Amino acid sequence: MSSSYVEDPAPGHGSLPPRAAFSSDARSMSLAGTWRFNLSPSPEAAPEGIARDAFDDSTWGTLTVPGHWQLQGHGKPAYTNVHYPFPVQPPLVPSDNPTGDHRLTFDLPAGWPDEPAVLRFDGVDSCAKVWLNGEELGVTRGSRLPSEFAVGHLLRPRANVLAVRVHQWSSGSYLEDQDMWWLSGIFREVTLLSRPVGGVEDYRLHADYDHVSGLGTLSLTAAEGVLLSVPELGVEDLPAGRPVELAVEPWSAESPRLYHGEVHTAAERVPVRIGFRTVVIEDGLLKVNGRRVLFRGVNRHEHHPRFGRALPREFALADVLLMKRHNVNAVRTSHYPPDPYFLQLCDTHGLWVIDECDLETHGFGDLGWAGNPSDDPRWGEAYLDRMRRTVERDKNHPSIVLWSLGNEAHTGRNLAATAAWTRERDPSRPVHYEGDFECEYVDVYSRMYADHAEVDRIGRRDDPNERRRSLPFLLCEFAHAMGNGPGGLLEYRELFERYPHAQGGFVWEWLDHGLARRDAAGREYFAYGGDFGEQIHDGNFVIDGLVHPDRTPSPALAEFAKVFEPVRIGASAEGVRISNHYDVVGSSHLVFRWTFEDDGVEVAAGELAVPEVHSGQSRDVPLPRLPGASGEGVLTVRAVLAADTGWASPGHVVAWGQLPVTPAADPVPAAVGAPLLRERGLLRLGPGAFDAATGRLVALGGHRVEGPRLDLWRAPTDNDRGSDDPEATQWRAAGLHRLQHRVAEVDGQASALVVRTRVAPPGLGFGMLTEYHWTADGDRLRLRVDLEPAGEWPCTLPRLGLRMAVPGGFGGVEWFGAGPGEAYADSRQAARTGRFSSTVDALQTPYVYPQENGNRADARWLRLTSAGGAGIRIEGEPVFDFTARRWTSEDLDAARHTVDLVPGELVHLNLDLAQHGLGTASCGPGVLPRYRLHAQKASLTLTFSPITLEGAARWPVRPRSASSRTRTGTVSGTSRSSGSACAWSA
Ligand code: IPT
Repeated sequence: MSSSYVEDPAPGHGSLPPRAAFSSDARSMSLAGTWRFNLSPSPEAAPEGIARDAFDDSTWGTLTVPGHWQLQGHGKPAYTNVHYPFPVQPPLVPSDNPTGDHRLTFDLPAGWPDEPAVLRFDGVDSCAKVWLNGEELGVTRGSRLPSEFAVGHLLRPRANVLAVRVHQWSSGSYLEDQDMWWLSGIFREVTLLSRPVGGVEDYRLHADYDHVSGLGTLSLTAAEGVLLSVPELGVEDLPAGRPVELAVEPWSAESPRLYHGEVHTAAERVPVRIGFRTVVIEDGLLKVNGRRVLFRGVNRHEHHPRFGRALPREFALADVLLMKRHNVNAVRTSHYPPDPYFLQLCDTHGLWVIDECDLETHGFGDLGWAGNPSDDPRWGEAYLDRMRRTVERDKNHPSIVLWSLGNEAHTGRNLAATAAWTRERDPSRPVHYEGDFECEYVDVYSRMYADHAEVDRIGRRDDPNERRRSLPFLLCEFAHAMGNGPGGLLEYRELFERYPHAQGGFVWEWLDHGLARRDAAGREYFAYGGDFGEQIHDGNFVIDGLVHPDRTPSPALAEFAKVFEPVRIGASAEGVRISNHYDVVGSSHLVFRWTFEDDGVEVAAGELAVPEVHSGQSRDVPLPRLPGASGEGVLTVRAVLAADTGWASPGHVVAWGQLPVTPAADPVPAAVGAPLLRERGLLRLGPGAFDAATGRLVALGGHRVEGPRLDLWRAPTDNDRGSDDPEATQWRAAGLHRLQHRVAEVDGQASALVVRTRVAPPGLGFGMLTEYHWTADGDRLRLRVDLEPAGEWPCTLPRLGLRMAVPGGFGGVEWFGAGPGEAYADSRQAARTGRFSSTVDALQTPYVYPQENGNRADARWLRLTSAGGAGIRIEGEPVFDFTARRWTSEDLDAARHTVDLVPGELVHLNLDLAQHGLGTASCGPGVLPRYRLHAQKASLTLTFSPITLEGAARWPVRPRSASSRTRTGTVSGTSRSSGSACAWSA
């Protein structure tokens, strides 16, 4: 059998013209299940005659279809972002081209009609030849697109033999260089569909909405004899080509009103769901139903840690529910049309969708785009074919508001021709493609990873290109969510709100594409590029999502939900200000609940009466009657769903804000007065015992500790390791990971201990003069650390604070501060002020590639206790940040997978003044200037106390003074805290 079709740049052949994806009352049969499977190293090595009935496949293995063979024990997954994993010689592919033969023998179910039938493949990666009962049907290409073959004449009641030969590489691979795992096989549904004579071949629903008249216009495009009925609208048997005007409720992502109907003939009935909406570009704005929309979007790949892109339906639903619950309102289907079921969910639950064609030729960028298919006429038909199959399949989804030609394929005539075809075929949706930088053939200006300053320029229409200046702008990718980050999301939102035509963006990306594996001890972890022995790969660049591979939300998703909350709640002169940031709906679906906390303890709660606030408007309502507070009094107002929405239950929190009502009490009076006592090699001060030679605290109460010392290091994040001049590289060059502590003086005074040190890296001349100033009373030990840089510090600092270690038994954690999740200077909107309890283990964020994580901000106090209740308490003056881990920063730095982190004997604490921000330098801008941490003169004061069992009952008693104290750093949920600088007393 010749395999020359594999390298043909033309589209596949033998299939039927593309049409809308739909199911009907016609019979159908899923062919999903266990198939026979055999993998050969090349097309030539593949067995002869697999299409024949008599072919003996009894020696073959089996494979679950849909599925990828690499995830079922045949061959291995491989990850590259940009590079092709084979020599670039288009359209030729390696002769070592793994070829998977699939065979299925099936009977027709009883009563299967003797009528035409179609065999549909929803996705085969990358190219397949298909035979039924010995007859060749054709060749598929376009992995994430459907192919249908007419098979009615070939079917028999029993023992039909379907044979599919799938090649890992084909000419199509050149067009499918998306940043994801290379995974092959029949990975989406295979269905046999009876096609009744006189049935519905294809149809197009037009459901426009005129926001001025409030009328919808409904019409059908279909073959003669096909009718549309929508009983709810009184539409009965509407023939094609006869528009009707009707009073309707429009569809939007916020109010996804669908009308149920039927497209039908005498022979077939197709259930349809109609959403009325009109997308236009007007006055440089993209509007739906007359209103500017703001995309608070994500890029979504289809991925599952065990099934790859063969994503079971429940995970598509899980994605949509998680998105809706985290205030995501838009999805770009990067970088291919998703399984059609996902779009049904977007229609149902309400998400704006950019539906993107299965196209990316990024690897040609490495060749300066020489030979790029986008401008090579040999590939013209393939480009058009892919876009046609995208648009025809998905044209009836109200959720789709833009078509996208593909991703990272540079520019060229084939893209321009594809855009022209698309616009003509469907004038009702604008065309998107980021690679058309001059905007010659697209309808919106799209960029990826533009930094804040550039978005600001675009917002100001400061652009020499007149065409670009006139278009709506969106960021098809931004806020690269790799590892710990993104930082700077809030500042993007501010730009989207400042400039009407800056219509939001799509975070890169939704999900970490980790693959589940187990280590020798049987512990599960997630693998990334290089873990399968790939020769070339891009490591953990595939781990860059807002949710972890198992779909647990990462802290970044909480941040997204808070930053893009559609209602904003804050303080006003009148009391509480409620601002509606929805594009369309009012606030009547929400209930406003408040709680009042005194030093983090709830003392009152109620419901706030809020009259309806319309989209784009604000209203002030008076504060509820609040009781007095003996400590820090904080009012929290939450906007929660009043009723079930289908994507969340009543009570789900959509938005929240905090208002500081009563300032914090004065700090605990300084612990002073206890005398310094000397004892063989030790100095004793209050509850503390110090090494007399080094001045380091070695015990607190009865607990052995490794006392606090200056520490600047953090295990670099992916963002620290990103950019051309990575921060992490500069930090390492500056030796910040191996500082030495030279003790200059241990100065024991009558009732104080002063330890003077110089902390500096080996081989370099700069350092940090660090003075530890200890005092105590009977129970508490107070430390003031004064820092002063000496010499020229060459780079920013990862952190500025102390590290210490306490017994491993102190695994319970409680604090009053920001929480419950991790927070960093430029990613801390999701953290609210409150009292939180957790465990050391639960404070860790299990980033697939281990790195700095778990920082809790603005702690007023922190307690670490054992199950028995003994432990330590640390108080800030006024606040500090902390992490608590069962391993050191160095261990975290050295780890490559989560299973490399092995709990040790101690709990390691970082107690910080500040950390450097996160930024998004792994792909995009670094840390904004205001969140960068520099060496500077500073001081940090903390009070340490041992907790004994009877002592535990004595806390927290803090006398309250009449004088109020202004805290550094605001605690309001709506205004930004002053970031890394907030905890400084410089
Ligand atoms: C951009 C790609 O479009 C996307 O698929 C992904 O690879 C992302 O980068 C990084 O994770 S392209 C890049 C040149 C900005």
